[in-house]
Amino acid sequence: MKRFVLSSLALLAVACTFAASAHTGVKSAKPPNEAVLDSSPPAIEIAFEHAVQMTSVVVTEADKSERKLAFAPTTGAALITIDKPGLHAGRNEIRWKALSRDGHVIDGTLVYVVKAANASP
Ligand SMILES: [Cu+2]
Repeated sequence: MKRFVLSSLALLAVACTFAASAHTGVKSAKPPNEAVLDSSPPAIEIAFEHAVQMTSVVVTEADKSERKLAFAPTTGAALITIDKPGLHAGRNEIRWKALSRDGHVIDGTLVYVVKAANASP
């Protein structure tokens, strides 16, 4: 019995290693990562290879202040939309965390630079 438990654990570890390459990832983002924008986008869309359960989205603004962003849907979906993110001028780092279908926590960062309103030539 003890041997069985041990080998099950070993199997689980192996399965997890394989799963690491199997859990979902970002397919695309709109606007694309590293985009330089004239103003805050009306929405940010993050498309995943497979459905995820988004758990949090936080933006770190140029002055280092952090703000939570609302996203939808809050149930499992392959496309997550952050409506009216209200990004400020400067560098915005959007960090998201989600639960992959295989139970793994996945996360990532999108960077958007919003040009200052009075920076036009
Ligand atoms: Cu995984």
